[in-house]
Amino acid sequence: MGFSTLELDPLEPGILRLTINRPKALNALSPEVIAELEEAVAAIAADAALRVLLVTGAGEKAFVAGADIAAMSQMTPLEGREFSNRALAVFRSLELLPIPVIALVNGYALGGGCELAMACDWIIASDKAQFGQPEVNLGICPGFGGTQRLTRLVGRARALELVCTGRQVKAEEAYALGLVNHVVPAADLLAKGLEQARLIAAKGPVAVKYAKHLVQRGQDLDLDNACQLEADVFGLLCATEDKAEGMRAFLEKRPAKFSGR
Ligand code: DAK
Repeated sequence: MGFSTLELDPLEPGILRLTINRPKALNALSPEVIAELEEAVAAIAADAALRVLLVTGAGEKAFVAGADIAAMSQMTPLEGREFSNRALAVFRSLELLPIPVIALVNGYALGGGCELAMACDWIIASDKAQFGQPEVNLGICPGFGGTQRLTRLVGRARALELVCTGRQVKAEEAYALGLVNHVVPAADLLAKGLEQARLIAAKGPVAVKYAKHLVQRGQDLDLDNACQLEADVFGLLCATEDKAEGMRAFLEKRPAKFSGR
């Protein structure tokens, strides 16, 4: 698959890295990036051999510095609507991929870049990372789900402060806010991502897939219905070879060999 703004690198069996690759524009999300992301995410969703996706930005300075301001400045209302709808849909598809998606934030994650990171399942930040929703500086509000995902991650008051002031936060503060799960030295970012990806890849594929499904789909349900969904999925997993193998391996005091069935 040939892309001009993305790179897809299979790093290890089951572990793929997707890099937004426009370093001269700090990896800003142009309509072309969004169109290529759409294609890439669809291909990733269809690849049953994949276990974990790592998402990062090219170069040392930025993860993604936002939606492309130069492109947005030229958009007609209809083009703006199309751009926004496509980006919202592709972020949602990324979020609902049947495998865990980890953002490796190596620098600026601003505006649409912060929103892209938040559409991943969790964020590992380098100590050089910087997060923010600076759209109010441009006379607009976040448009790729930032007001909603940030609120779910850090709570209403903290989200409101960041969205209304446009204030940027460094990695340590983002960690304290609950926006990122880990902060590591910049040189260790990929290693930390791989460490977590390998842990996941060693687990039962069906179990990981449905655990993610439950968290992503359950969080917007009321507790009773969400817990019922969990019980239903648990029942479903009882029919898998992976469950039989995982429990047999425990009882036989040996590592499990999961087949993903
Ligand atoms: N878009 C386009 N180009 C960008 C960019 C961006 N977001 N950010 C940086 N660049 C480009 C710069 O223009 C510059 O290009 P050249 O001049 O070299 O051609 C190059 O990247 C290097 O940037 P700087 O020279 O500015 O580098 P500095 O180190 O001085 O500053 C910076 C780095 C990240 C602090 C600065 O570049 C910056 O402030 N960038 C903009 C950050 C920002 O405001 N991001 C949010 C963008 S708005 C919506 C839909 C979508 C959205 C909103 C609403 N609706 C449907 C309602 C999304 C909005 C956004 O994401």
